[in-house]
Amino acid sequence: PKLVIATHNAGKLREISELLAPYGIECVGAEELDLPEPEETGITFVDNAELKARQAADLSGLPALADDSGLSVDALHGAPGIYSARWAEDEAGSRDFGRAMERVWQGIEDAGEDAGHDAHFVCALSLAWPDGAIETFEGKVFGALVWPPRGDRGFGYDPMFVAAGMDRTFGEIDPAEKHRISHRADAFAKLTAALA
Ligand code: ITT
Repeated sequence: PKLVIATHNAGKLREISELLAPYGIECVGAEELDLPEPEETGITFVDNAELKARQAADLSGLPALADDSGLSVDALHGAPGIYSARWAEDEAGSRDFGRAMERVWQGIEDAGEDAGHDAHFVCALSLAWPDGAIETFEGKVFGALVWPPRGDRGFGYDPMFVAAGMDRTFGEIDPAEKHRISHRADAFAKLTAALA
């Protein structure tokens, strides 16, 4: 069976491929199929994951898996949340996560010491079939943000996130270690349990 991985984000595609590796499913990326990047008009992670999976399944005629995810910061009342990718974009649409992490840290400083550094990542994974069926699972990982960012592994906000009980950032740990605890791995565990 062939599965479309409905993402244009290389970091996500790599992690999803690693998480799917044990299942022997043949995967094809959205870019390989030349699928368009849908406008993310939803107001929740689940909405956006579903619209991306639905569009990819409809256009390809294949089952499609989409991931909508982001960083939710307590001191910022949940921001950047579903806008996590957009916080990294300039007017021309090019992304710089150094800039996005600076924005997050500036917000934390402005909120004051009492607001703390707690944050969590969220991942909604949606699996859509061409016949219209769709299933969605949400995973989370809780932790705290640090400054300055550390490590060059992972992607996005990983260099400033330390999961609860760890002392290294997601930018410093092995991919295998991230897959034991990440929001994406948590959503995957729920998805595979439901499909088993
Ligand atoms: P697609 O919609 O094509 O999948 P995207 O990058 O636009 O790609 P999102 O709208 O879901 O995807 O944006 C999620 C952003 O949240 C992503 O660009 C990262 O910066 C951040 N993010 C999500 N998961 C992350 C992780 O595991 N580590 C670090 N940052 C993460």
